[in-house]
Amino acid sequence: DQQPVTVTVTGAAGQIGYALLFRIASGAMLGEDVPIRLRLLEVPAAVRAAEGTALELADCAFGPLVSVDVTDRPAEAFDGADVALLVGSRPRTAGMERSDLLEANAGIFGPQGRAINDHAASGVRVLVVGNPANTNALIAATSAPDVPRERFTAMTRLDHNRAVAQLAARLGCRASDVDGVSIWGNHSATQYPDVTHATAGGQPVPTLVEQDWLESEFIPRVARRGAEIIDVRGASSAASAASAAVDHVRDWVHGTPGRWTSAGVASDGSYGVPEGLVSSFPVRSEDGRFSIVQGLDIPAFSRARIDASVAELEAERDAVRGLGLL
Ligand code: NAX
Repeated sequence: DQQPVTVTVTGAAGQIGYALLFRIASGAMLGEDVPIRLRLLEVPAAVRAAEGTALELADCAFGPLVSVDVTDRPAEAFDGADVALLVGSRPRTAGMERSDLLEANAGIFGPQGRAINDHAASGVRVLVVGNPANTNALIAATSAPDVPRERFTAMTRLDHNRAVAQLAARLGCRASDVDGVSIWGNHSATQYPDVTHATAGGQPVPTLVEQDWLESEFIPRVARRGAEIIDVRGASSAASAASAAVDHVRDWVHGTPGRWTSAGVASDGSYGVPEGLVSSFPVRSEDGRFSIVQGLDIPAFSRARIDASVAELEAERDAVRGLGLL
């Protein structure tokens, strides 16, 4: 019999947590034949709400779900964790200075990184969803010196899926017909959704769409889709973010044969992105590891956009360093 996999989810009582936990427990992330132990981490004030979600999880009678534990202590939550989904964070609110934002999150992701370092399973895989996701992943990774850097990733899969969906709608094809889309840089409005190497039904996308549509509609729409969802739904993306997190981990564990996706991973210096920054790249997954797609031609139009988003990541890193938090 397969040993249970321990999956830790932080921010479990939040809106993404509520959409995410049921899909994990149903087997959508790791497979219906993989037993799962869920560990939910919340702040003390939200532990009871997370316990309520645990009751509902029990009521679903999901086949893969072995147990659910709720705690407000990181050491307990990450004990033996094979997969850690760091969803809870302190997102930016109106009027908040960047330094306040980074400091508040270092206060969350520093201790959580240390707890992962000290208590998680040796093969732990970490996905940071909570914003600012790339820099939070950098902080957590830096706080976990015994865990290989490649195990700390940040979520840009929602941006990737949004880009794929926009292309499929424009071209009148299915999302599954689209491949080779890349999200570069930060999970923020500076991100660069890149279709230079994309195909739809095997046809090169740049021959199917106008450059003007890409520049004036596609790129800004993908980059600002989060704000559009808030405007229309009256709340930020939750089920789509949870679905992207499931996609990210499933592809990381099970691979991406014959295609690629996008993820925030520690840069090895590829494409001129400074080593160590957690930046989004086109990635493939094989044998349980992400690798950056190599050898892509980067035209000047792309270069300028990648550089701008990477500059924002460097500024975030420098600000965290300036606060003495890295
Ligand atoms: P909610 O405010 O609904 O939930 C967040 C939960 O995290 C709360 O229950 C809170 O108590 C908990 N929390 C806060 N600090 C914690 C800590 N130290 N330990 C454990 N739990 C803690 O937010 P939700 O809509 O679920 O979004 C969660 C995060 O995802 C936000 O930072 C949001 O900005 C980010 N997003 C990231 C996306 C991405 O693509 N990377 C897209 C969706 C989303 O905007």
